[in-house]
Amino acid sequence: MLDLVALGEPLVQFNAVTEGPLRYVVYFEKHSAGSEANVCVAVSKLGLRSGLITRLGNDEFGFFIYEWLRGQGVDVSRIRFDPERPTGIYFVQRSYPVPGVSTVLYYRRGSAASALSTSDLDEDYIAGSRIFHTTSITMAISDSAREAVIKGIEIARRRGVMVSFDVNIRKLLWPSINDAVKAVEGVLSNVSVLFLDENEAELLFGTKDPQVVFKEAEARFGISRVILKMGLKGSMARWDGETVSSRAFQVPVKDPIGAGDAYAGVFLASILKGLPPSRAIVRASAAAAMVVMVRGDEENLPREQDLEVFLRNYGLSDVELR
Ligand code: KDG
Repeated sequence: MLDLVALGEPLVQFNAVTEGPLRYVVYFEKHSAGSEANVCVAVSKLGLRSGLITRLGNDEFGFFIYEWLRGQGVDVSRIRFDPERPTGIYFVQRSYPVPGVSTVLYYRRGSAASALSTSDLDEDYIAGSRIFHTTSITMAISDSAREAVIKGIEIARRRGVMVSFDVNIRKLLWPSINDAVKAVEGVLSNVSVLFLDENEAELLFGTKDPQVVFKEAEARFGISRVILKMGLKGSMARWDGETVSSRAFQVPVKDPIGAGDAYAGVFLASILKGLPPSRAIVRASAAAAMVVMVRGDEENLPREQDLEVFLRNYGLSDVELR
């Protein structure tokens, strides 16, 4: 039995070694990335069992991601190789034009994962897990992948598996923001745990006021577990009637990409380990901070002992508080 099963596209990330516009960057570092894959690795690094449903190209980049995920302890038994379509890749431009902000350049149209479909869903595999996790990124990459997300969520819901959804709107992948909002709204009534940031809250609920967001999510979609990320202001969650919050940890930022996945993965793993939401949120914030200190989304994802050392440094020892 797995603790978390995710559905989504892993990508090879080519991260600029130097800052500034990509046209002048000479060296790129290769990393395994992709939102749902990042969440799987986050969960696995904390000692739980995760598995990813996806497709990879039958190419060197696909082999790289497959071996990397397997090496991180992620179950790869539901990864299919596509003989015709390539593994998706993207490039990261860092700190240009805005310091500390990264921008991405995708080469993923027609990728192996964009051919994901409902045929990739093994109902018993999903039902044998405690959480099913996905994001709107997977809904954006193709019609068949969107159908797979809708069906995967529906299976999980029907089989009593907690459905976790990170809104994760990537404007570059949608014809319009309206399309993204409509697609997300279409699945929310089957979601049990919702992660979103302030911009997404504005788009979905017309406000970034946490209390209003929590109220609206419950009233409109019946979601009683909502986590709102507010950047340097920290984060707040409403969890079955209880409101908890955490500060953000300020650290030197090399590349902010991947922070949200570290956050979601560590939050979910903490809940699965039986920790209260008040602890899960602090641990998630810590993990998000740790990940942005290096290039790559997965390398700095913490093990338990790393989280403990990080939090102790801020006077927030996990062990004492547990
Ligand atoms: O959350 C980090 C991801 O966004 C990144 O690794 C790439 O999955 C990705 C995407 O679609 O933007």
